[in-house]
Amino acid sequence: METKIKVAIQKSGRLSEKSIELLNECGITFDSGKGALKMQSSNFPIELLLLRDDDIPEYVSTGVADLGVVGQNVVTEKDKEVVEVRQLGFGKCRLSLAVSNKFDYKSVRDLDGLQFATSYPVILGRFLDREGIKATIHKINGSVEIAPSIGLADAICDIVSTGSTLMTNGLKEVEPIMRSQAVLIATPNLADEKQALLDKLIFRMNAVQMGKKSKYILLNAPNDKVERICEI
Ligand code: PRT
Ligand code: ZN
Repeated sequence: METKIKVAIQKSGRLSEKSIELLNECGITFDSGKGALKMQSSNFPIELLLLRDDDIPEYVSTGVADLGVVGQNVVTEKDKEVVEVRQLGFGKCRLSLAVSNKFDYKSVRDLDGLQFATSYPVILGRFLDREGIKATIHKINGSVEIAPSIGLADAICDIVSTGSTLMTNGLKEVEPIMRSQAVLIATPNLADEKQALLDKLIFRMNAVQMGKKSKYILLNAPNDKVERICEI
């Protein structure tokens, strides 16, 4: 049977479309329609597994999937044994600490003794340890930004992109603690045949990236001006 590389991507969410787009740009098209949990391609030996993003590091570390596309924030939080192959340039965001607008925040020392709500207890815990701050962490799985207004916490640690969700909830960003973007991860010790497929994928991704950096320009110009035009 032909060896296929299994790639775990987010089923539905911020990274889903871009993950498929990235593979399409590499010339790989998929046969299954919307709603499928697995997708096959007829022009590359690949199988897509569509999953919750939180599960992707574990699937990749155990080898159920060979590769995964997921946010660095999730990879760091889950702390599984995976190889980060490359950054993918989309899904850019930061993980930040935020407090109420009314909080007179001057430095990290002001975080001492606070109650935090977050979906990222591992990353937050490491940050607080590094800074020598003692605080309580409540793990919640969503709508973290409302925690301070309902009295569940004094501060939050959550993903920020434009900052508009914080603003809407009367919060201000006080410490960015991690920058993140989507990354391609791989299971450690890929079998040779699968490594060869990964190399092929990386080659195509590099070509796509190079193509994005350069522009294809078609123009009529006198021969004696070509050198001058190239200088521009
Ligand atoms: O269902 P599943 O578990 O798969 O998805 P999910 O709901 O856990 O994740 P999803 O789709 O929201 O995000 C997937 C990944 O996208 C994250 O892990 C990040 O790596 C990346 N990403 C990029 C973001 C954002 N930008 C983002 N803005 N993830 C979340 N947000 C949320 C944030 O949680 C907050 O509620 O957007 C809000 C803040 O946005 P701004 O623009 O108002 O600051
Ligand atoms: Zn998730």
